[in-house]
Amino acid sequence: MTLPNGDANGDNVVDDADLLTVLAGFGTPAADLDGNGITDDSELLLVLSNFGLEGVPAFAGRVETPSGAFSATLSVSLSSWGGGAQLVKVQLKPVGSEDDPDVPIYEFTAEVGATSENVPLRNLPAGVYTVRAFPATAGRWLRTELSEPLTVPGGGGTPAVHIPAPAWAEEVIPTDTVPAVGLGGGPSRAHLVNLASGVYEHAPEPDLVVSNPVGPEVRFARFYSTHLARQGYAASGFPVGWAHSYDLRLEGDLNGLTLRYPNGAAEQLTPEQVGGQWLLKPPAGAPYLGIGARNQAQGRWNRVRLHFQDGSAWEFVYASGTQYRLSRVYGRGGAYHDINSAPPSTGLFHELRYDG
Ligand SMILES: [Ca+2]
Ligand SMILES: [Ca+2]
Repeated sequence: MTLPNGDANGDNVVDDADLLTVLAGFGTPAADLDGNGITDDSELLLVLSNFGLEGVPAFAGRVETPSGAFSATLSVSLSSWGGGAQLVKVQLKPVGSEDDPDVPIYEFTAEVGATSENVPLRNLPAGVYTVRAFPATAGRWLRTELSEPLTVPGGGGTPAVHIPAPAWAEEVIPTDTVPAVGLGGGPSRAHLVNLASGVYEHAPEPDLVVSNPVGPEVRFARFYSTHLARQGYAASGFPVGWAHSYDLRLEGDLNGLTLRYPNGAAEQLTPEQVGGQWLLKPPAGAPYLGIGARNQAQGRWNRVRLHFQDGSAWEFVYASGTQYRLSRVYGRGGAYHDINSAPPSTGLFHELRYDG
């Protein structure tokens, strides 16, 4: 959070009185708001640009030392400030108790400057708090409230970083969901929560399963994840956060490629020349091996095929820039289906065609 400047007289509002204070101190250090030691035009500008701003009120109640088991950090900075660090007080109260004098205030004091300072908030009970910060000495900065309540989680700690698993390793991720059939089964079975990162995923049954007597069946499924939504990612033609089962991509050049899965997982493929062939080696343990057709003149791959241990394969062709798109899915025995992104004029989103 950043505390707005402009309150020359320290009454938690920027108004006429601050203009008068600045004018009265003009040419002296008396109403120096930006910390350069003199009151001048920049103070006038500051007051005018923040004119009408009002700080939030003070919490009701007494300050008490917290004795909880959890911690959080809060990033605080002072706006329009060129001077040294200033003492700032950060106060917390459980949401809803802001005006209740019987609920204690938890207070922390820190030295804060113009650049964001991480203020440790220690020994807090788990809960959801309204947070307000203000200068320890009234003046210049308004009392400011954090834009959303601060959650201090119980149970010790923060969620792990979300690392999506590649398709071949998805089963190892601990998730919370409900069974597909039996007690508790039903539409909510598509809800999955990753127990390490807290990321929510929605993985409904495939929309389309087309049997293919001589090759791999066509399975088209959609997938939503808060991880993708947070990154602003959307598969072509989908709303943000949504991908589909054929949304596999390769990215890179002749020096290396990254395989990107629909759920945001990524694996690095390293080129290696063996005899007359270019292999693309995945990380240790991955159950596939890539073979690439190089286009030396253009500095890219024409085509890359990833062969799995069960005999199936994914084929990617060059799309544009550093991008390669999934163009063909092989089943065991060499039968395949093609995947094309239909031109927008057709009104089709994807076209799937098999050779059976
Ligand atoms: Ca004022
Ligand atoms: Ca100044």
